[in-house]
Amino acid sequence: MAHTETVRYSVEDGIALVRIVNPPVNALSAAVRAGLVEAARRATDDPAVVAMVIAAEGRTFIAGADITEFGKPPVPPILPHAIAALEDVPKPVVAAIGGAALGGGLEVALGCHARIAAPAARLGLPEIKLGLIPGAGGTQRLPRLIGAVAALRLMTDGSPIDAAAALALGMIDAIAEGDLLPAAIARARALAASAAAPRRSRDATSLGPREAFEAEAAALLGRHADNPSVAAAIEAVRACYSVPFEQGMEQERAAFRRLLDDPRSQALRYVFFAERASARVPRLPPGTAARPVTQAAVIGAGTMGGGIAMCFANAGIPVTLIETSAEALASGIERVGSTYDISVRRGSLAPEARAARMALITGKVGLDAAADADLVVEAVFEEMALKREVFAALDCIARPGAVLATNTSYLDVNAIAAATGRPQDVLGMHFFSPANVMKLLEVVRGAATSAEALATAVQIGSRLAKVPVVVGVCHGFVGNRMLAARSVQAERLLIEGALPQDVDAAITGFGFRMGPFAMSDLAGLDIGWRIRKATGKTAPVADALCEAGRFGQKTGKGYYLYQPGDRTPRPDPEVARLIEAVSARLGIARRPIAAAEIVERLIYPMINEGARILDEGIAARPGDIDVVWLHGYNWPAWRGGPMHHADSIGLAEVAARLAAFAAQSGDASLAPAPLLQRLAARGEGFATLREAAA
Ligand code: 3H9
Repeated sequence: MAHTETVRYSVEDGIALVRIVNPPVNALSAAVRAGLVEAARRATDDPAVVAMVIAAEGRTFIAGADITEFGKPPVPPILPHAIAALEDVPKPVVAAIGGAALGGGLEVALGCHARIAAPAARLGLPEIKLGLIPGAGGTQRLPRLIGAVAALRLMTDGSPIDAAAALALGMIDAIAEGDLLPAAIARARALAASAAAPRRSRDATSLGPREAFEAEAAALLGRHADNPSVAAAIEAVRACYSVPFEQGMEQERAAFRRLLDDPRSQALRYVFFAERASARVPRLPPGTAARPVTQAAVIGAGTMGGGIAMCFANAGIPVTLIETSAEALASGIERVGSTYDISVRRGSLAPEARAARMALITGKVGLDAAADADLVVEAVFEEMALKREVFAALDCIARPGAVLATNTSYLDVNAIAAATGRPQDVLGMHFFSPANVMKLLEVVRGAATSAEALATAVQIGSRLAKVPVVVGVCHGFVGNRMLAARSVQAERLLIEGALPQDVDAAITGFGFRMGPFAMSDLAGLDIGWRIRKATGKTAPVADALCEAGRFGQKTGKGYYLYQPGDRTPRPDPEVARLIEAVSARLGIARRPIAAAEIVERLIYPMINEGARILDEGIAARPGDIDVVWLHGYNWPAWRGGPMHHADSIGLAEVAARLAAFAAQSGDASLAPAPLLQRLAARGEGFATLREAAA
């Protein structure tokens, strides 16, 4: 008999079967919570019911609380109460875990009296990834069930474990052999027949010694000193030792609610949805089908091309790596092999897997080898004439319908497409360095790119385990265009009074793992120098460093000094003198610049550029820009991305600061962009655009 749409209740042979049907992931919405409470009441009241089984439809068991409800006033029954209702049923309640049991989903299972899982089930407490801790008893029941140390590790790591590991920990009672539901029903019946009182996780006694917990807590705090969720998780688990269960539940709830309001959690929840939204390609006609890709080709076996070929091989897709000479090809293949060797030495890749991946990469000399490919990625030198030459040749070689992608970082994809007679099949696939590591893939939609070609590139991006974001054509697309705005300011800050270490410290203090100058040293300063010389541009400090032979880590010195074999950037007095000389030459009186100003000077112009990018339709959603920065440039996730960060500050404030920077420097490009001004004037944020676009 159906009870509600999302929670279906039926009784068969004395077993109450509760099925959660709340696609796509059976999140614990208010309706599901109410359905669970009602099911618990009915099973308790019905004398014909001897036990209850809780199962869910679809690929997941329960993916947790409904994250879309967070930040809104809680609708009763709250999840801890719904779980208490299940736990208080005086008859055995068995959870049948068929897929992922995450967060509140695992907490529901912990509230049951027994747990049986399918072999493919995954169980975890990922709340930490949303800047939270478990808030429905996970911090109180799990430590009592499997031990405080193991529970704390699970909730501070956030990654799920498989059924076998969960069984070994004592988190579940059995793994179903054969079909899950009959196995769960059989177990429920056996428990009912045993006439023992239902076994509640809250009464379990496996907490373990407090000393071991405190040692684990100290180690975690050492590694995550700046993460408030880790500290809160430790506090919550510690309560298992010091206060009764009910009081521990109250403390957990209070900490959970406090973290919900923390801007870090708000940003991380924003990122969760922005990442999923960016996977939806804007303006794609319904029913557009991606073309099948069973064979790929990569042109250019340099660092980038080799890394891209590895992405295909890692995903099990055969790929031809093409070069112009046998020597260049041999060294490219060798570089790929030694990159895999590093993974084998580290233990992250089995030698057999390395061999299987290398076997998927076939080296060939000459473009003719691209003839069989369904997708060709060009990764030759960043030069328009050369790229057009390659595409004109490809036009004669590639099979009809093949998607032809350029891995350009800056160049006009439309001009490259125009070198072919099939611009509808041409687009950009901008990988980030190192291509086999970085998650971001900017998929550049040209003016003539067809919907099918675009869908193919996005789908293949996901198959390569990348985060594909569709962007439009402009110099540098989304990421590098915004980075350029930051680089101009970084150079100016040096001339006005800061040193590289001041700028880098300010930006790492903001949350980036690396500052712009340490990053430049890593990437090499000579490439930018060459481009500036070719385009008649200057950057006085960067140019002076290059003229002094300081190209970054590769020459042992750049903005910093490097000891042989050591990548630690060390401030160099010679660089300070060089920068001071540049300031003097330009007649600029140096002044101390506070970290807060450095951060604003670097980040607000990026936001401004982001506003222009949105206005021009180069990015479809502010969230897409944020995803680009999170996965391509290591923007700290807990700050949500530049556009979310702007919203959290308030656009009126950002616009006012930009106007002040423009006035001080006389640089009109720093004046707030029209979109930023409009939104600021209306008291709105970029998020209002996101909602409009979604
Ligand atoms: C929690 O439980 C707190 C409790 O301790 C205490 C509470 C008091 N809510 O990822 P996908 C949507 S905190 C709402 O593409 P997959 C998602 O937005 C929660 N919506 O699928 C997407 O929507 P759309 C702890 C959710 O197969 C669609 O479902 N739990 C939720 O690649 C498909 O998602 C977590 O953090 C949700 N909880 O991966 C788990 N989850 O199609 C979060 C998903 O409109 N979820 N959606 O874009 C996941 O990790 C993955 O979604 C999962 C499936 C592995 C389940």
